[in-house]
Amino acid sequence: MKITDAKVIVTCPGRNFVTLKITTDEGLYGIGDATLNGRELSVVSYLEDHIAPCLIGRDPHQIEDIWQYFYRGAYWRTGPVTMAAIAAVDTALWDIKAKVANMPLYQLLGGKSRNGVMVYGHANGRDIEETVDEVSKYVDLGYKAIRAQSGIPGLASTYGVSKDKMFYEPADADMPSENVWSTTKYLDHAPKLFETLREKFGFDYHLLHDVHHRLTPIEAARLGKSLEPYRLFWMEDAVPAENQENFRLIRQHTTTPLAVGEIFNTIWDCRTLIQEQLIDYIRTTVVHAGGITHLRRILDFASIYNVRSGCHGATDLSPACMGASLHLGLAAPNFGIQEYMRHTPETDEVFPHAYSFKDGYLHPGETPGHGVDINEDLAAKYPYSRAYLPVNRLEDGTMWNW
Ligand code: CS2
Ligand code: MG
Repeated sequence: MKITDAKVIVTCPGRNFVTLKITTDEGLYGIGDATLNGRELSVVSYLEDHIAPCLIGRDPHQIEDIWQYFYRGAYWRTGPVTMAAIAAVDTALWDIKAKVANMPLYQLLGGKSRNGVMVYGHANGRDIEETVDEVSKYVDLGYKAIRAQSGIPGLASTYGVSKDKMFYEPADADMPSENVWSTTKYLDHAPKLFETLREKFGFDYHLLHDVHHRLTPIEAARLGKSLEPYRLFWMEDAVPAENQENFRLIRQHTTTPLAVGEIFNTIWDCRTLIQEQLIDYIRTTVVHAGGITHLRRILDFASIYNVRSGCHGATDLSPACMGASLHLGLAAPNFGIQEYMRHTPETDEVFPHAYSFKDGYLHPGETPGHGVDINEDLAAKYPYSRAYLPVNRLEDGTMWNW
């Protein structure tokens, strides 16, 4: 079998997605997500101008060799653009291999280790009262795990609170919108949100929260301690993690479980975090961490240190990434939880898929491959539309972390 074509499809059914479609001389094809939110076109060029010419004529079954070829052959290794491009190739090749085997992808990854993939949804509101109402809606939908984010008194906007409750898309403007942040106001407010949620819902549901990189280690330690009575499933992205040692200080002060990694691109970004058990869940993804091949490596390494998966699953990760992630989540022995921000109906039409939601779990389906396709005619109806993620400043104007 030989690769005869590698096509990059850019579509924007409400938000931009980049998809690589690899076709073989036997007519089979596979697709992979290559979407890098806010920097999509950089990956398009990396794929079209640098990777595609090297793919033609290769044996698509040689997934590992091709991965090593593009990783070592890049010379300028790692980083979000390179690893999203390699991820798209890898995901498409696993899709092809499973189609040739006429099996759902999870069967090639070791078979089912559980009955379904537990997911968490995103409840958010402008204030605590509205957030409580949104959590109720996710309880009614059957979710066992729910992330809660609310507006902060005194701040005009904050991460995770959107106008459209079900479909949160932060890349909201042709030029970056500017948010204003106050750690003081946030640290006073966050514990009240979870105190109220536990009073209302008890401890029957997992509650999660995303700090979104905004604290210093000692502030994160303080927040973790203040949330301990509410027994969160995790506190996510408490601090930026370029310096993995940041988490040592947080770990010393709190038993609130910690999750990090949605922006990581390789095992090297999280080696210390995992090896020193500074975190409880690793959030690396198929699309941002080099595909199924590399994400498996990260999860296997994590399993040695009691760290479980908590894969990122926001709206800017396409259904092709979600599908592949569910197959890995069904098979991985140290699966923890899968984020599931639902895509819009327009997106689901462009990316028909076999996965389905039931009683708080996603099931990848039994379709050969990863079970996600792309309707190219429909995709062509949604041209690229530049959209940036916001930037964030402190109240005195200092640039901060969004
Ligand atoms: C968030 C994301 O889902 C999450 O945990 O961190 O919404 C993140 O802000 C976006 O994926 C950025 O593109
Ligand atoms: Mg996050």
